[in-house]
Amino acid sequence: MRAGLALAQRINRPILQWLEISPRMTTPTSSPPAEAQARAWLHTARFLTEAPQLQHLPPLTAPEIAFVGRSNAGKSTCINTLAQQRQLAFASKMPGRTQSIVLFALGKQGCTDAVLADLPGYGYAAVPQAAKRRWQQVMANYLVSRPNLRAVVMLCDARLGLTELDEALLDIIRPRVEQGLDFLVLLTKADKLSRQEQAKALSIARLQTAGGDAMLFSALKRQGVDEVALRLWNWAHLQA
Ligand SMILES: Nc1nc2c(ncn2[C@@H]2O[C@H](COP(=O)(O)OP(=O)(O)OP(=O)(O)O)[C@@H](O)[C@H]2O)c(=O)[nH]1
Ligand SMILES: [Mg+2]
Repeated sequence: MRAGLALAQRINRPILQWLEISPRMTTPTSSPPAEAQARAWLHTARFLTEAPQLQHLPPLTAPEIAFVGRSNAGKSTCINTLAQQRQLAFASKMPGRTQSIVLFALGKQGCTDAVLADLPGYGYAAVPQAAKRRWQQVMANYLVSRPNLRAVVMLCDARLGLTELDEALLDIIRPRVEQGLDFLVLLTKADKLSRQEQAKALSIARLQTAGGDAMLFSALKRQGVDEVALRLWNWAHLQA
């Protein structure tokens, strides 16, 4: 009897030890390593250059990820949130704040492995018609012809969804998407909608992008930030 008890204790001791340490092994950490790596990479973002038109941009080989969308949709704020920097890109309550194509380099100093492009917003009503057309032309040229463009993130205010102008821009990039350009719609300022409204906005956006990728995003509540960071890292580092 006593021998039996001793044996049970001997067998159980490693099991007990394992049980004691197993919670530490299995409790999920707050963010998986892949997301932490993506966040650290995005934090390296620094100003590279800015240009009023495509032909003034330097030719680059690093994969470029463009942020497009209506004026005031939250493009610059999204870039700052992803980079965990307050004033990398100029964000403002005043629509039309970003007025040129602004590039940010990513990766360790001296070895840029990707570039983010903050594009001027379109659709701002107060801009004169001629200027509007000029900007829309600059944007179309960039999206159609930039050789190292790897992916496009289209930002739309979640309360508005995709507008006619966004859908027209989708038509412009569709041929490149068919050739492998990656594409993601972010419904920004999701914090301004209830959960129910968010779900509705998301399903409408998915329909509008013909089953394409759409996600909810809030810089204020950090909703979707890790998922987008990981997506960007994958685009830049994995083959199309
Ligand atoms: N509540 C809320 N406000 C946001 C969010 N993202 C951006 N904003 C606000 O929206 C306004 C416009 O943001 P920007 O990032 O400058 O927008 P943009 O798309 O870069 O604008 P343009 O450069 O004019 O095209 C600012 O007042 C931001 O603070 C968000 O997630 N939630
Ligand atoms: Mg901007």
